[in-house]
Amino acid sequence: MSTGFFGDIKPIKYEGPDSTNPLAYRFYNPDEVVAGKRMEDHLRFAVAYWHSFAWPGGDPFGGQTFERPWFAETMEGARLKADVAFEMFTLLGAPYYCFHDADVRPEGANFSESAERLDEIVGIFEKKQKETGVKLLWGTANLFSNRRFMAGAATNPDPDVFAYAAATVKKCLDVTQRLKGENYVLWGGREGYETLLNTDLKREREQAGRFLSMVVDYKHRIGFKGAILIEPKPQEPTKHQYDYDVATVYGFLKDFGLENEVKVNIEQGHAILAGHSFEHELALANALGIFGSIDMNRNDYQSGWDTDQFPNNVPEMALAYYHVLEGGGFETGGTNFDAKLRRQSLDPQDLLIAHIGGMDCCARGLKAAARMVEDKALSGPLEERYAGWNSAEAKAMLSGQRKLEDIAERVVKEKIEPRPRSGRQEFLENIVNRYV
Ligand code: XUL
Ligand code: CO
Repeated sequence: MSTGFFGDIKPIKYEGPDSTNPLAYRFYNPDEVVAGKRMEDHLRFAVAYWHSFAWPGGDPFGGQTFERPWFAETMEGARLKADVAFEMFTLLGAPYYCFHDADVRPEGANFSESAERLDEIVGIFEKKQKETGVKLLWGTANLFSNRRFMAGAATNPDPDVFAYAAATVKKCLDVTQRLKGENYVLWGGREGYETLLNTDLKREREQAGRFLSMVVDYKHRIGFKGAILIEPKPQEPTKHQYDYDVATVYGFLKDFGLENEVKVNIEQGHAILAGHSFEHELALANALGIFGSIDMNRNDYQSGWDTDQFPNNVPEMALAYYHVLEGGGFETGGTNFDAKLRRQSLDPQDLLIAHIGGMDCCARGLKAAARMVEDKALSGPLEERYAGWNSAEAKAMLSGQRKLEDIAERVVKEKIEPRPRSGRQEFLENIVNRYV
C-alpha cells in the first residue's frame, strides 16, 4: 500500500531526448546496451538514504526547511521513512540504496537499544528488498554526528570511544552482510583534527591503522564477500582529515599492509575540496589498483565547502565515466548519489526530479565515455605519445638493466638531443567536446 507521499505518480520511464516530461528519463534507458552491457548494469545507481530521507534542510544559519511526516525521532517515524524510501527507489527504478545506521533508526538510550532498533529496521529492509528487488550497494556507520564522536572515532584520545566505534562498525558490518550489501564504506568524518595543539598525529594514525586492520580481519572471519572501501575527504567537518585524498589513503594502506584489502569510494565533491579534479582521483585509483566505487555529486566551485549538489555537468561526467570504463568498469561498486536537494526544494517531487536529472546526466556521460573508449579517441593519442618507450633501449632503462653512467655514456656517444613535441592539449580537448 502506498504512503501517498509522492501523490499519484507512476514509475519513471525512459521517454527519449525529446520528451519534455519532467518526470521521465531522457537519457537513462536501463535496458539500452552500451559497450556490451545494459546501462543499468554499468551505472549501478544508488540512492543515499541520509540526504533524501534524514536531512532536514538545515544550514549553519538556519534549521529544518523540509516537512516530512517521518521526522519525529521515533520508531514509528523510522518505519514510515522506510516505506517512503523504498517507494522512491521503486518509482525511480534505482537498483540500489546506501545507508548509515543513524539514518534509519532513532538513537537508543544506550548501545544495545540502538542496535535493537537497527535490527528491527533491517528486518523491514530485508522484506522490502525481497518484494522490490532493490539491493544494498553499501552500508556504513555514522561515526561523526553524535557528540561522543566529536574528537574522532578510531582516532579519539579516549579508548572508550575507540571501543564504541569498533562495536558500532561490527554491528553495521553484520547488518550489511545480512542485507547482502555489496560493499562496506568507512568515511572518517571526524578522523582528523581541529588543532595540532591538542593532537598526537602519530598516535592517531596508528589507532586508525589498528582499527582498519580489525575491520578487515572481521570481514574475512564472517565471510563478508563485499569490498571494504575508504572514502577520502580532505577536510570538513574537521580542519584536516587523515584520509585526505586517494594518494594519502594509498600511503596509509601500504603502511598497514592493507593495499590489497581495501579500496576507495571516490566522491566528486571531495576531490574538488582536495584541490583535484574528479578524474584525477579516479585515474590515480585505477593506477594504484584501488578503485572501488563513486559517490556522485557536484560541489559549487565558488564556495569552499561540500555542497553535495546533484550532478549536472555532462562533460565532467563523461571524463569520470571514461576513467571508470578504462579501469574495467564497476565490480562491486556503483554510482551512489551522495547528493541533496537545495533547502528551498521543498516538494516531494523535487526528490524525484533531482535524481532523474542526476541519472540522465550520468547516462549521457557514460554514453560519451563509451564512444571515446571504443574509438580509442584518447587512448590512441596517449599510446602514440609514449611510443618511444617501446624501443629496446628505452625498455632496458626502465627494467633496471642500465645504470645512470651507462645512460650518460650513451647520451654522449649517440649525441642525444631531445626534440620537444607538442602535448596537443587543445586538440585533445576538442576531441572530448566532439563526444559530449
Ligand atoms: C560526507 C560523505 C558521507 C559518506 C558516507 O561528506 O560523503 O556521506 O559518503 O559516510
Ligand atoms: Co560521500
